[in-house]
Amino acid sequence: MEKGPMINYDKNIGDIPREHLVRLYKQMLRIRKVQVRIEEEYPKDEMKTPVHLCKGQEAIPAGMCAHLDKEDYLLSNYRGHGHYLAKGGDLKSLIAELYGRETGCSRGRGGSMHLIDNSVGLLGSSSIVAGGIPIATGAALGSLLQGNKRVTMVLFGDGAVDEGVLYESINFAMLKRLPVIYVCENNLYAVCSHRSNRQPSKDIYERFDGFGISRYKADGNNVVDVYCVGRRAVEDARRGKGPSFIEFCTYRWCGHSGGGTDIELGYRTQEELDAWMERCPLKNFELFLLDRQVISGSDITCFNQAFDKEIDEAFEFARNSPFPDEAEVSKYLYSDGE
Ligand SMILES: Cc1ncc(C[n+]2csc(CCOP(=O)(O)OP(=O)(O)O)c2C)c(N)n1
Repeated sequence: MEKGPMINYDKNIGDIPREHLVRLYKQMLRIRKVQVRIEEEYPKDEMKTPVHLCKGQEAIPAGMCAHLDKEDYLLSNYRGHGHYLAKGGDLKSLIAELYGRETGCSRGRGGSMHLIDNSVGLLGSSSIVAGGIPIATGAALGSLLQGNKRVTMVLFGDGAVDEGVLYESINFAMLKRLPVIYVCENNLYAVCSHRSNRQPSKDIYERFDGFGISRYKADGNNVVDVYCVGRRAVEDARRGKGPSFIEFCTYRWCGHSGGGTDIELGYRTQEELDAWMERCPLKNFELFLLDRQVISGSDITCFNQAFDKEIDEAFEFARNSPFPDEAEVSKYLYSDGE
């Protein structure tokens, strides 16, 4: 028998409409299924790109991006598939990018780590740890100067907290009260280095006390908590109340790069992974929604079938798409300003 939910969703669920709960579930399910399929297909060596999967971390993109409009900006890191999909990115364009095809969101020139899609406000994802942080800060300055209501969000790992540019950016963002949200997905590891070997503090978010920034820590495996803290941060940014920093505690199920768990490398244990898998953001929420009769078993079957079909089609599209013309590989290196 399945165990009941061990994540407490009631605490914050308050007035979230049912259709939003279903949307959050579907968003997480879709991201999970895409990650699982990439992991299955990757060993065929047809995707000539490193991939960094976000299995286990789906609640963060689902809950945070639920509050962003298409026009809002998002900056991401190399573990960005979930961010891209939750921001409204096209699945076919994502998979084609992984296959290095001209039809990919970065025209096959970026690969998994360098997704960009202006049509949904994804200004870019970067292989440079903390690379998106100053870009997001600059984008938010642009919005402030233009006087629009656009919010910028940037997502990064706990490893990015080791980079000085985060502190410079938050200092500047506070000085100018920029509409930017810094989101740390604290999954405990940077490649194979546990946070306790890199950072002295217990909590990351406490470091920012001295900057005066609104800062939060929340359960990154609880999509309702993510949704609620995200709503507050986005509302504040839109109302001109300035930036926020959010630390979400979570865990990546896969190894740093590619499929598998990395357990054989010895930097983390099966017991630790098992304990976090018990806290699966998707399964626990599914059980909760079933229990509350928000969704039914047949709804779940329908969602799964629809996503399977969509994913099949995306892989077929990618495999059948052309590679970039060799003579044009350096095209798009520089923007023409459009
Ligand atoms: C500036 C910079 N330094 C070092 C690296 C090498 N590197 C690649 S991934 C990574 C770990 C980053 O971990 P984290 O930010 O916690 O993200 P996660 O992989 O856990 O999602 C490092 C150090 C890099 N890509 N860029």
